Amino acid sequence: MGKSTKKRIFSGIQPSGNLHIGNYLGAIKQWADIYADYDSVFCVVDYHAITVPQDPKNLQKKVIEIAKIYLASGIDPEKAIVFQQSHVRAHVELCWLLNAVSARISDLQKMTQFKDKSSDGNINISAGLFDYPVLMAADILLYNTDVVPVGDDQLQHVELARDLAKRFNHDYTNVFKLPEAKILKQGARIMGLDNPEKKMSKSVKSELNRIELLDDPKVAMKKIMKATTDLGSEIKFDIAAKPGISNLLVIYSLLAGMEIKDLEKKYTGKLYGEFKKDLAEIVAEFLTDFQKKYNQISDKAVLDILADGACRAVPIAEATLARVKKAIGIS
Ligand code: AQP
Repeated sequence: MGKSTKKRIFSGIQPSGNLHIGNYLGAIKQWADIYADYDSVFCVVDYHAITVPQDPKNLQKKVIEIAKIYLASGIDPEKAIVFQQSHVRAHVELCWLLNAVSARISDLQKMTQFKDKSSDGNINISAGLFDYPVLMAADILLYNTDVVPVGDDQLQHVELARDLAKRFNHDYTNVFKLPEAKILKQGARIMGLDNPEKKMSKSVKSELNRIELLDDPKVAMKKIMKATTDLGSEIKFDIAAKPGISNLLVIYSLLAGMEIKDLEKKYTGKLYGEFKKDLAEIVAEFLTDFQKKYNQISDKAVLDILADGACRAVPIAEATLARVKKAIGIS
């Protein structure tokens, strides 16, 4: 068989917390929509997750859960490589090499995600959390990635991966392909239901912040009904004046496959309560269907898929790593 001429996409999600519809609409649905047109590699990034404390008894269960969510979202492991980051040692090895020769402390000090996550003054923050973007650069660069489909909070990290690749290529020899982020026009930043000024996030304490993909559909309906809305009563997309309703309109639009302008028309003269009730039903329908697919996949099947994925990922990653080491002068 000849070499694939398709471009490569690579992306991953941490097995930390419970995945929510922000992760789904901003990242995983995007993958599922485009992955068959690419040479696709999807990773469960457990080495990223341990940069904040995780329960050792639960971590591998979470890895399986995330991989199952990829599969339930429509990723076919015959057509894409699906694997667990810690099964491919080249990720940490390349991370170290990039740390040593290409990454600068000043690069990492600019990362807004680190600033946000360390802003409460906790002195026990791990060095790994600071170095997280270099490991992410290693993840991406190992696979000669062209495109990285992510939500917009990860844009800065993908740009750093590109900058590190450029610096390495300039200082040594042309080893790395320069990756580009792929961010959706709509859905790249789903906001918190309880606070539409901030993105929906796994690590926010209140469960009212997010609809989790494995939420009981009845609980999810209640969360939609409780979602923060704005002053006034008009159902109109206007992020500055109506962040709450605008966020709900985006979720509705993406789950129902309807344009926002058509939704605005449909709800002209109607109240927030009626709009939310309909959205709650759409969310419940989506979750019921998603969870049916999720529950049909066994843990054993996932473990086999991850093992097979690692076997397919290792040769690609090792070949890049060998080129990097040679360029640096390590043999
Ligand atoms: N609110 C969001 N809207 C759209 N996309 C989002 N993503 C995350 N939140 C939203 C995208 O989902 C993927 C998950 O990446 P991650 O597991 O590395 O974690 P993250 O980006 O830090 O996401 P979370 O959910 O906010 O987790 P915590 O709270 O653990 O930090 C990425 O593609 C991300 O852009």
